[in-house]
Amino acid sequence: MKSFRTLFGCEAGASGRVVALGVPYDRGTDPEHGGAAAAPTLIRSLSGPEHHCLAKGQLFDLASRSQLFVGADLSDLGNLRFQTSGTDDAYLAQVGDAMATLVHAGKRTLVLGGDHLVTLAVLRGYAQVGRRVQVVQLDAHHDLDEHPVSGERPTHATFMSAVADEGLAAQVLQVGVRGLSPYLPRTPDTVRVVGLGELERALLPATDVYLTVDTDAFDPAAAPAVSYPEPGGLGFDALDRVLATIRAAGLAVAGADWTEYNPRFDTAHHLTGRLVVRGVAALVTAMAQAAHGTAELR
Ligand SMILES: [Mn+2]
Repeated sequence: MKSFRTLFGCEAGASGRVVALGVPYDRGTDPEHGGAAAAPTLIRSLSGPEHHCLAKGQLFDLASRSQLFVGADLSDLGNLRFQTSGTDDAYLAQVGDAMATLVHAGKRTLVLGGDHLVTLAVLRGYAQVGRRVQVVQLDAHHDLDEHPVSGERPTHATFMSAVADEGLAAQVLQVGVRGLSPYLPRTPDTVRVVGLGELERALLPATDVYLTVDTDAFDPAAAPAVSYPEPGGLGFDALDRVLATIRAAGLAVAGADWTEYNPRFDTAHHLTGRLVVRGVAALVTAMAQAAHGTAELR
């Protein structure tokens, strides 16, 4: 295997309870706003080695003085390269196949996007092996169509309509949606916007959670490096609250992704990238805890 810098300096490969895969794909957005394809490699680079490296086999959160995860919890498959000789559909199908293989092997999956269209590919992969999850989506946008247009490819801004139409999730709960729009989206009955305080009651019992994070869910003052910033977003602590709510409901996080970090718009010292690294550490921790048996996958 070619050597590469892994997330938090973890092992390369699929040995971890949580397995990371980079999906450097931003062709689900218009080219003018491209750049999210550069995120997975930069996230890895900001995750180590000197600050967060798992070389000592563990990672701690300094504010709470708690251990986040240990070396065996995480491994990293690197990036699934997009080949310009192939089609977008073929590439996204490959992402789905990779997910299906990992889920079938009992792994929790962590995808580093890429734009938000990659989540559609991931959920198709889960469905391939019969894994029915409920999705919790942190996002400024609903990612729903106004109305279905036959033959139109889903984009990062409309893919949730495909998730609903294809029945890929038991339900989708969206947190953080805000802003102005020239249209009201269609509202499939499996997709709805909830406030942070309503999340616990809205979660289905006995159904694993897939958590998808769009960087623009957070306030652009804290996370400016997104393609479509929307003022008035969530604080960073909202992620911890969401994870605590899922845990309190006795549910496991079966998989997660972090999308729409666009390094092209980041500050010189990667303010947004550093927020993403912290967020990704929280996602790995939540999934590793579930894998240690506090919540069984269903
Ligand atoms: Mn989105």
